[in-house]
Amino acid sequence: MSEKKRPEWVPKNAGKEYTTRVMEGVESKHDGMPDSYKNKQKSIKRKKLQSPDYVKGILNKDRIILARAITLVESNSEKHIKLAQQVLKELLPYTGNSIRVGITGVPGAGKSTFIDALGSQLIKAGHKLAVLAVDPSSSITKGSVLGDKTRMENLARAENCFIRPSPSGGALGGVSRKTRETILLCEAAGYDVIFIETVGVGQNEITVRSMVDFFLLLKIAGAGDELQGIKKGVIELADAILINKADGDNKKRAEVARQDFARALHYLKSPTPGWHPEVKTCSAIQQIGLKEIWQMIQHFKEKTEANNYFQYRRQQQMLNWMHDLIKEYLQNVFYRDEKIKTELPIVESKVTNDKLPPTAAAQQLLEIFENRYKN
Ligand SMILES: Nc1nc2c(ncn2[C@@H]2O[C@H](COP(=O)(O)OP(=O)(O)O)[C@@H](O)[C@H]2O)c(=O)[nH]1
Ligand SMILES: [Mg+2]
Repeated sequence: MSEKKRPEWVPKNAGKEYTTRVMEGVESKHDGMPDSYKNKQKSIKRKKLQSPDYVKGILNKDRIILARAITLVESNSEKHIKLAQQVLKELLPYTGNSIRVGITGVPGAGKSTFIDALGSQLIKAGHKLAVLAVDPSSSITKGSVLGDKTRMENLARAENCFIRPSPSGGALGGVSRKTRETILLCEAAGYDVIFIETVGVGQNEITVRSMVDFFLLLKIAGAGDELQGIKKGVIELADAILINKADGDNKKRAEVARQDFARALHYLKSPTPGWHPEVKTCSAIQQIGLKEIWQMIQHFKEKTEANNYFQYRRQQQMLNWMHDLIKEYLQNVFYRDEKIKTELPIVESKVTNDKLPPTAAAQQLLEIFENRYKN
């Protein structure tokens, strides 16, 4: 910044009676950015990267290129999708060397605080951590997750941590593709711990379960819902339940909740063969119990690698992902077909008027569709 100087209306030989001083302005517009700076920014932005640039940059652990590759993966344009697939194909041999951990819980359970605390410890221990978020509702609610950079103060500053908020992109199908591909990019860039934060709303949890090795459910004691939904739902997806905020007055209640959950889990099937889901208490804020949680996750990895389920699950996840994409594509082609568009309402009204059983109706429509593609 240049030195303060006197305004030009101050007489040349004036003494201290004129107190006004002005700052020297910058060139260019009122946003305060000199043109030279702006042009530089533009030229950086404009430089188009080709597939080898992305691949090389990511393998060289270049964070800026990684961020740009994620943006590429998040794009819905056909051209970008094609380029992204090329990049991913090249990078595939360098992916997979990580533990992928999903973390869910109601808003306010302490997920971001927990990730910040445990993540900071892991980085100190030499790990490289990527924190991603899955929250399709975030575009509407402005995000309870949103990567919470503000709640992850320590991590946001850490050199070896990469935080990426939930991709926007409407349907959950799009969000999950983007997140899955982002995981692969981060792994190729050397991130060996991947945390995926999600909120316990709708399909999110099932989606995140389908892309991680270890699934962690964060709970708080005394929220009145300790054993609700214990038979079904998210608890059956969890490899561990963590009762967070086990500090201060809450300590005892957390311990009671832990015992209740442990008892209830006894009767449920584990989502991971060869592993019994564990229930633990912790305090993210006071950093109590975090080491034990990381030890548990490592124990899990050793155990499931030894019985091959770790590798098997990942293979199945890739296959399911592929089949989901095929189903989604076929469904789109079917419902966008002009002939189907005209026939569908007619057949639907036959079904609602008891003129045609649903099975016959489906067969009829599928036959029409198939005939369109004969010859
Ligand atoms: N007492 C206590 N408060 C916590 C703990 N962890 C998080 N909190 C607080 O709970 C609130 C919600 O935390 P946040 O991490 O944003 O929850 P998220 O919505 O699940 O990501 C914040 O005010 C935190 O300071 C904890 O271990 N103990
Ligand atoms: Mg959060």
